[in-house]
Amino acid sequence: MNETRRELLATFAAGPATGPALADQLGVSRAAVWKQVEALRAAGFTIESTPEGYAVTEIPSYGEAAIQYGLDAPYRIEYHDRIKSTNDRARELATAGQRDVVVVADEQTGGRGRLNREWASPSGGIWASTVLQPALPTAHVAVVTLAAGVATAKACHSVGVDATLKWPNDVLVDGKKLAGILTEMEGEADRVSWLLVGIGLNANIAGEKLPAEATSLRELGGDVDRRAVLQELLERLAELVATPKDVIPAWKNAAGTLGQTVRVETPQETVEGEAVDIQFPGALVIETEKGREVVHAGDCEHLRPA
Ligand code: BT5
Repeated sequence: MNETRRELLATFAAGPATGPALADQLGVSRAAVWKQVEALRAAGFTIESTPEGYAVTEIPSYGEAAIQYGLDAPYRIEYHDRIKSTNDRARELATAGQRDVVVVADEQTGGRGRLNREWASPSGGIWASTVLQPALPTAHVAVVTLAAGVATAKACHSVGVDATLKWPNDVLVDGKKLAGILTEMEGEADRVSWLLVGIGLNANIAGEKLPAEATSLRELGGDVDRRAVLQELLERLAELVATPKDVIPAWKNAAGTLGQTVRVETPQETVEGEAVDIQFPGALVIETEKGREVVHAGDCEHLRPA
């Protein structure tokens, strides 16, 4: 989508506007405005001519223009009906120098979890990977994974689903996994070159298309407007990435892990005990029989409330 069309969408989202006013505002000719309005109509928008000017009265179904329309976050959307993995595509864009772009797909044919695990991604989900370049040292990027979890949980709360966070990257409802996050990055010690935040949220998907230990928004309360849920998610993500110090308190607010007896498999060892705290940028503090331990990465299992 070109810059003029994106700006036009942002303007229409704020209310009706006349052709001459739009031409002035966007610094293009009235013919160019008209051409873009026609392109938006072709993309599925209903745009009526009213006394106040052009007015959007209906938006198209889930897709690039629909998600971009009214999105209050500094991201550009790239949409695919079907793709192998949005993280793979985001990586291509990142290495080509693009930033602040979100690759979204309706279906993934090769969705990945951490450690190359398979991620079931049938049509109807929210599969989205955001290319970021946060102003953070590499050692602090874990905070962005937590931010993505918080943003996803908040997007679920916005449709009445009481999702909680399991350290480090799962969004759960009643112990079942509703969403997962895969963060990948490239950088040097003091500077992140790019960071991909891949979010998989099981939205309008039947339970039988998912692994047994998974759930979906459809199963929990019915189908949602994916556009609204994704916009909420991206808006909360952009806010949190801009204010990393807010992430840990927000994470604690939505956490299901704290207060649980947990078992964490780290690359080096297994740590078992009560999860008592989370520390910037994203470490879990566990009270074990041998004292407090701080774990930075691993797979976490909730055993029971402590
Ligand atoms: C994750 O991995 O939870 C990260 C998932 C990230 C997926 C997004 S979708 C957009 C972007 N593009 C990609 O290709 N990936 C990202 P992990 O913690 O390793 O969990 C993986 C495990 O979750 C699997 O081994 C299954 O047990 C389970 N699983 C697979 N598909 C699932 C699903 N749709 N919902 C819930 N659980 C699932």
